[in-house]
Amino acid sequence: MATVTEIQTVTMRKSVELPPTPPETIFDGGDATSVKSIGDSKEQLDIPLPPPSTTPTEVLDVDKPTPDAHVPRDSRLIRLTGVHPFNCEAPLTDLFKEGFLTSPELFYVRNHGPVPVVQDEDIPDWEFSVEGLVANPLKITLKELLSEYENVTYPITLVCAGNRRKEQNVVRKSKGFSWGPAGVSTALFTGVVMKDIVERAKPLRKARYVCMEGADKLPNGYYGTSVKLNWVMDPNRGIMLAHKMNGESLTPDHGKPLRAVIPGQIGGRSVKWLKKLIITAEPSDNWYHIYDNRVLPTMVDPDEAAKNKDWWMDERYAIYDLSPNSAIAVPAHDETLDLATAPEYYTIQGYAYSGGGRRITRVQISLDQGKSWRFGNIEYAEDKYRALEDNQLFGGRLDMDWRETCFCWSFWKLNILVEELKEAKDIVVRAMDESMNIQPRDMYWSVLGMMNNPWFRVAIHNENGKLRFEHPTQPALMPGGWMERVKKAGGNLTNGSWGERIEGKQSEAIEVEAPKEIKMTKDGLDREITIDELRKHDGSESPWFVVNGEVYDGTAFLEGHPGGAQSIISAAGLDSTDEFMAIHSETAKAMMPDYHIGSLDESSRRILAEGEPSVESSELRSVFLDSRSWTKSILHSKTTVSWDTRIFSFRLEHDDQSLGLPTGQHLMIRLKDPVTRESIIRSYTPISETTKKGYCDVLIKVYADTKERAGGKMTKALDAIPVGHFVEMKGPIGKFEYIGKGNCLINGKPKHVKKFFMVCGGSGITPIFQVLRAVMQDKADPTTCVVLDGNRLIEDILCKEDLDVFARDNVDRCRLRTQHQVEHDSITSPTFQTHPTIHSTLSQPGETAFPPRISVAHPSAPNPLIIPAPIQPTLISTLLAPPPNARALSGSLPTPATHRLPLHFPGAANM
Ligand code: HEM
Ligand SMILES: Nc1nc2c(c(=O)[nH]1)N[C@H]1C(S)=C(S)[C@@H](COP(=O)(O)O)O[C@H]1N2
Ligand SMILES: [Mo]
Repeated sequence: MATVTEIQTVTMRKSVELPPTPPETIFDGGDATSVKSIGDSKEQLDIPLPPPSTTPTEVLDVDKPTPDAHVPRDSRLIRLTGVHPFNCEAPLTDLFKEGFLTSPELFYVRNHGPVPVVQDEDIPDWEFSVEGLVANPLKITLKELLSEYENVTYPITLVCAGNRRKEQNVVRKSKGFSWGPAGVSTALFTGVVMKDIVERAKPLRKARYVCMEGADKLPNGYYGTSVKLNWVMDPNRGIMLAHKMNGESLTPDHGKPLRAVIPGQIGGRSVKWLKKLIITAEPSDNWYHIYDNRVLPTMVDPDEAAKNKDWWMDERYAIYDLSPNSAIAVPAHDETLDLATAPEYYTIQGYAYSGGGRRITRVQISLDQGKSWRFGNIEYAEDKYRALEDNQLFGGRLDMDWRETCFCWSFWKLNILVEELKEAKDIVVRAMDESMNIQPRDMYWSVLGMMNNPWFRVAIHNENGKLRFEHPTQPALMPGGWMERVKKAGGNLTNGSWGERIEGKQSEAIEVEAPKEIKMTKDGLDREITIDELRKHDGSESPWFVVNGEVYDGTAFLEGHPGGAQSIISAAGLDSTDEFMAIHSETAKAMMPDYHIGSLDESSRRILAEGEPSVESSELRSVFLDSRSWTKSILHSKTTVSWDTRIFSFRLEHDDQSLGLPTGQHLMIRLKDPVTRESIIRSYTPISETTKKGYCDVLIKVYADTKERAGGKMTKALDAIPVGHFVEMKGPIGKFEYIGKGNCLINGKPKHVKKFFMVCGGSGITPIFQVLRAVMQDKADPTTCVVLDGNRLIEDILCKEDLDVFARDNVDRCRLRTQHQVEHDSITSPTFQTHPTIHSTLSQPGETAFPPRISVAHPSAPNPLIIPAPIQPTLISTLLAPPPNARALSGSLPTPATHRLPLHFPGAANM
């Protein structure tokens, strides 16, 4: 049998007249016996391997109330668009320290909406189609992609077209959020070359484009875009469908289980969660292809762009290949260099990349604003992979030896005499690629703020024997950077010298129109709104939020909001001024008068800004809780319930005082962090009886620090305060109240309920426990309850003894059943529907998979709800729909349950 190398040599010789030719696909990874695996011998190890990586396993608190409650993430990432959708970059220093390859958990993320839920067991059957102008349309599963196609591996840098956009936003707010310079990352991607797939589908003659579509459903349809078919068919371009990053299956944020990766082009073309390849004669007509990832002419301002659709339809303004770009990572922003102890040389370092497979051929650094330049030393880590032939890496053939194109960033460094740095005002860097494309000095501002690549400038301040370095900006809302400083001081950032006056030089202002003041209020509106009114609208039903002291009702725009409903819901009841102003364009701001409903009154504004004052009352009050002010209570005792759970017993003001908390409602606890002095507020539902006098008991799960992550702020602080110390409480809060005998209030409106269907996990039992107990203790209450309580181990079931007692004393109304896995059958079965039951779902004994899943099917839920536990506890109250046969008899239409309301309770998610 000929070896792979022999066959390759033959192939190469055959096609000698063609430009760089790839080896033909001659084996698939599986049966290539002569192929070596990386690590077989020592000399081959001279390639950059992925940095150490710890895949996050826990869902962060902030993500729990969002549609991304199934996505574990790294808490180091800087969020650029509030809580949701998830758009983030790593701190530049952390990113740079990872080296040539970025770990998946620090790799930047750009999600236009919620991350699709994909269960591990469904991955092999993930199917995508190849359709459109093809003779042989295909449906391919991931399983087939692995077994029937050759898999390859190579390193690729992805860059969001918005990388460095914050700089544009400081000059004039664009229609896009504020990326710092870390919207770029590199990984070894493993998958199948897209050409191999498209070839099998046999494109027709008139085919010109490959459109791609993801599984993420967004306000304007599924995410999709296109690239040219001839690029896909060009092996030099290396366009692939990837299922692995750095040898691991794709993580949910990066497209699990399958994505396109288009090397050398902006990240926006690399469609994640790929479902469709559509071969067409025209570029994609997907909304996101047209209204995203474009550089419109600089004079098209947001207003003009909104008015005149034609600007967006012009394919010439669509971005494909990246342009040359670079940034300085060392020195970092705010780094200082003590001149007394500094060595002779300081090594400045950074990254540079270009697009279209073009190599970075120079990186130049200037210490005199571009009058003179010196070369940085470029390290082409990517080239090290080219030295290896016929190697397997992560289940794919390392397909680099023949390839001349550059798909990755390179790192550069330069030693500079500290004496010189001391004299310099700044360091600027610019990169050039093999087509002599060079970064410009001046910014090209455009409506979407994309492809920002002027010289990267770090200002130097010589202060008290130290040099302090200042980057242009900090990502998102983070303050800092010379751009903001210069702008605040009245400098014109576009004058050709970064807004600073340079001696002997005429400033040459370039054309960027001054931003317009956008009026966001409605004329003739004189409604004053109090903070209490505002807080009543802190949920998903009618979310109000505050910008610059004005109150807006986002309800009518939940569906149409380009940022998705969740981003508005996350802002409900809060002052979102900074976030709102940082995210939105002038166009978005101009829409605001329509949603303006009034102004927050003076004292409410103060409360929003400073927090509520705590009053020390002199008279003996009979009820402890006051919804307008904080009251002190003393920590009386801590009882350990399990290794991570305690009952904190708080002493009220006097023995005869009752807490004053209606069943089903919560209270807020406020505490100064003993370490940081920061004020922390969280909501809890006590487990003590609502009628208990003098004390209130709160069950709390303590989230301690682990090697991987910081623990819960509140629970750590609570655990740290000594008995006898005070905390402050305020309340009640919550939109649900149980009055008894099936009567409740929802947002103050009376409702009658025949059955409660309650889902919780871990310490999320507490609010549910209150309601369950109220029902069980009243023998005359006919309401039935189904409780699904997800836990890992029997020992983890909180309040288990009480639950057991309820079951024992209410044989007809309540049964406690413990089983390792709730099977669908048992839940959907008629017995389940009619018998009130408490289920405790447990993972398999010894199973470490976390979080365990509860799968719930319910008559009022059209599809089974898949809820990871521990979860944001949810209480679903329902009026039971009539049984199917009754419906058939009466001939009425099968109506869904008349009332189904998921209420989010605080508790489990309170770190
Ligand atoms: C009714 C009030 C609102 C209106 C009229 C509105 C309008 C818009 C518009 C037009 C966009 C598209 C981008 C742009 O033109 O700037 C957008 C995007 C967005 N908005 Fe809003 N918005 C509202 C409330 C909010 C609130 C309260 C938040 C949260 C603080 C928010 C967060 C976002 C996010 C995260 C994006 C998407 C960013 C991206 O993925 O590109 N919006 N909004
Ligand atoms: N389906 C889908 N694909 C997508 C996006 C998206 O929101 N949905 N965002 C795009 C953009 S703009 C970028 S920059 C890259 C980011 O990839 P990453 O999040 O893995 O870094 O994904 C692209 N592919
Ligand atoms: Mo992007």
